[in-house]
Amino acid sequence: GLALAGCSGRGGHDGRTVLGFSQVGAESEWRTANTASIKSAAHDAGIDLRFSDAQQKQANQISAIRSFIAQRVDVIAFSPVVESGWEPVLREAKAAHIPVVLTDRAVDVSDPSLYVTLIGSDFVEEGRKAARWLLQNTPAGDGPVDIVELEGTVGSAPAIDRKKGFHEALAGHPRYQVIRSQSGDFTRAGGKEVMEAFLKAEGKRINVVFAHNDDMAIGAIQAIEEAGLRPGRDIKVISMDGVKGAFEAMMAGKLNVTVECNPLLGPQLMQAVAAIKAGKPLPRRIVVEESVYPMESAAAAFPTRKY
Ligand code: GYE
Repeated sequence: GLALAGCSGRGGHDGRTVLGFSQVGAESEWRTANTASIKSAAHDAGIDLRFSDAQQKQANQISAIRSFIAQRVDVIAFSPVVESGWEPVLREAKAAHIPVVLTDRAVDVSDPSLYVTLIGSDFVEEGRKAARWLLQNTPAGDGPVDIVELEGTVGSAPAIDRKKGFHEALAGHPRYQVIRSQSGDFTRAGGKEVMEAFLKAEGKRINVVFAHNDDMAIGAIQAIEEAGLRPGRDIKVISMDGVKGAFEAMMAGKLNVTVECNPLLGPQLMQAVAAIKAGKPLPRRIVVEESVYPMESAAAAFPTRKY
């Protein structure tokens, strides 16, 4: 229908599709690249994007979604900071007939009709890939391999699933023990602080750091150096995402491997929004293709990296 100024009907004043997007925050290089991808893809697709940053707080995401409902946007998309606690607000969106797309992270809801699709990575598989790299790259022997784990945001899908995949792939290999595990909230500062505590408690006993993202690994690398040890050698460092900072750390010999997690979801999100507007069906799950980059491959891959 005719959308007048004041916007009582659907769509922007100019008839463009309106997408409300609630982002987790700006906690990591991955997130910065994800935000840039969503903004530029919306621009290229001619979609009117209403973007809101939740600063890693679920309450902020819930109010952003409520405000998108009040604005009667065409589609709501969001990357849920944690998995639980979404049913009430998603039911409000459903009652307002506004379709919801999840990007990057999953929610834990009992009613599958509360969202259309989830566009994102298989985090359990990413955790398994990290463990497989470790199994294949530990010097032969039967001595213990003592691992410390820097977990992502408590209750978030990537923290839950990466942990699950990593532990699952190491089960049945008693040589490998995760001796300490704590959240660094996906930030550099968090990774550094938790690693300092691990080093204080366990010292030289630590053989491997498994970080749920590159930023925490980079923070941990600083803590290891400040403790007078060599990251990448005295303590092996494994992380996830594959951001530029990780490639730089690998080229400096300080990070051993990063498991890729692609943040460039913007184009797929805009395609999904267009499909929804056109009434076309979408798969429930849209998975992103990803690789593993060990240190030796970093210099060759670096120039082609897009985030
Ligand atoms: O790995 C981390 C970010 O949800 C996959 O969130 C994302 C994760 C990513 O803060 O760096």
